[in-house]
Amino acid sequence: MHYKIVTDSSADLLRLDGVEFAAVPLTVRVGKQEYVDDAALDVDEMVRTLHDYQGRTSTACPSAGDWLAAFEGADAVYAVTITGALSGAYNAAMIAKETYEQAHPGARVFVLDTRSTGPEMRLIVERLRELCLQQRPPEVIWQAVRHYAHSTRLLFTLESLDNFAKNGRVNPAIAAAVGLLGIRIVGCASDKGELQPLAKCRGEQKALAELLLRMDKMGYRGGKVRIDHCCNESAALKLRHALLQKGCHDIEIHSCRGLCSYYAEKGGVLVGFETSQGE
Ligand code: X90
Repeated sequence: MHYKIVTDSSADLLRLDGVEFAAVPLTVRVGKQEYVDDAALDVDEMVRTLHDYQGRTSTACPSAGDWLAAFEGADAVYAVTITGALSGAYNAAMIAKETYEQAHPGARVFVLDTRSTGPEMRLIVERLRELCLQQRPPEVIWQAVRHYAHSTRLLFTLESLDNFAKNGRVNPAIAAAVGLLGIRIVGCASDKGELQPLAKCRGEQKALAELLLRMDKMGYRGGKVRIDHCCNESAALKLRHALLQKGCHDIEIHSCRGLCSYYAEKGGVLVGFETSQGE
């Protein structure tokens, strides 16, 4: 069985060892310029340009054709997408699934809407990788990964919700207070896969403390943690330090790639973690 794991660029993952893997890029538009969120993207340059740019900016999901091209060659494809509640990426992947399965009788494409993004998607991809390496039957892998995805969560703290509000992905009233006087928002990906605000905190220190508290409340009991940050490694390291003290040892830190940098904005930190649910 020839397995392939395909995700979109919001997973902040450029490579995955030991299995066939592809990441399909989303794009970020800044005026007439288009940034393709692939390995060649200079994320720092994009963040600087965005910061200085006054005009309209937006993002776009991969097309069905982009997903289809990434599926090529596999008998069993696992497509892992950013939340379908905020992006068309999931729908595009579903269209590609239909086309691929028709064109390749016997081939299967499983599309998982993670209702999340970034580091939580990476946990799910890592689990899939383990299951593929064990060469389990495709259906068994699918059941197991869906089960696992119910046990993972995403929390984040952001300094600004401007790009969310400007693109109609969050209520402008919620966005208005964030960023003023050092107010940060702490939120989670809701069960539906929308941005759910949980608390407003003054200053990063308080926001990180709130985030740790919420992790605990959501059932974090020492499992894997994946952290992504947009130009804020120091906050990611502070979180890691606090988690190590609690006895958590499987922590990895990544920088946000293009899509997550666009929405998380400078200073944003995303945390994907395993909970005790579903055990
Ligand atoms: O299709 C598109 O154009 C992409 C739209 C993506 C919108 C969400 C991006 C989230 C990026 C920001 C912090 C975490 C928020 C999680 C909410 C579920 C990361």
